[in-house]
Amino acid sequence: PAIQLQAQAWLLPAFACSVDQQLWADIQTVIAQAALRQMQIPGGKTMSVAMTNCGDYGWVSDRSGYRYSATDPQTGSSWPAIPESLFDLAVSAAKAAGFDSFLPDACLINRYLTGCKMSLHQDKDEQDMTAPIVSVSLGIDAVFQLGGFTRTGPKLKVPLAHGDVLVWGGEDRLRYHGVLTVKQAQHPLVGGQRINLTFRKSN
Ligand code: MD3
Ligand code: FE
Repeated sequence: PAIQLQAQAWLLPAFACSVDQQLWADIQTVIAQAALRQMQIPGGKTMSVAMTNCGDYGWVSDRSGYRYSATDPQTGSSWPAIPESLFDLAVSAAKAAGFDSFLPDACLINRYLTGCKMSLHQDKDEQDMTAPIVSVSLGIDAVFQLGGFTRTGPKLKVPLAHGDVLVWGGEDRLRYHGVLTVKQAQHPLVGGQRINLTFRKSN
């Protein structure tokens, strides 16, 4: 049963659980081809979350800024294709939330070890702001923080567990959001880490 968090924000609890072994196997194949790495942000700090991508485009950051790139700056090669298991899951989750024609061209893979967090931010690097964003949580739990359209103001804390899927559309795409520091834990399939997949139409 979908839980409505906002006008156009949906939580699909455990939506990915039935395919988790195939997803995890395919994620590990992607990571073997495009390594997880901690990116720098403008200003020079290094993110605690390690990232890689699959798809036609990948989100990258360095001291000069954020952008979508068709190639992995670390190797100069194209990103691996989005594995069928990941693509099908993203499309079906979007459909379940009422977005019938979502064709993601980018999948960002975020890896949180114990102590990692993602500071409050907006996602506004995509060309097509009418497409939804689909996010899949795997592994150990985290608390997601959902705010408004400015950095200040009240924030909703949403616990995210293995297999949970979030779908964001329309105006709610521009809400500030982040992930609180991840606590040490173990997951039977994924181990002592949290993996988040974020599917987008970037171009
Ligand atoms: C709300 N990732 O990669 S996913 C990100 O869990 C990101 O790794 C977090 O924020 C993570 O940019 C949160 C849930 C999510 C994704 C996109 C959103 C929430 C969102 C876009 C708009 C509003
Ligand atoms: Fe984000």
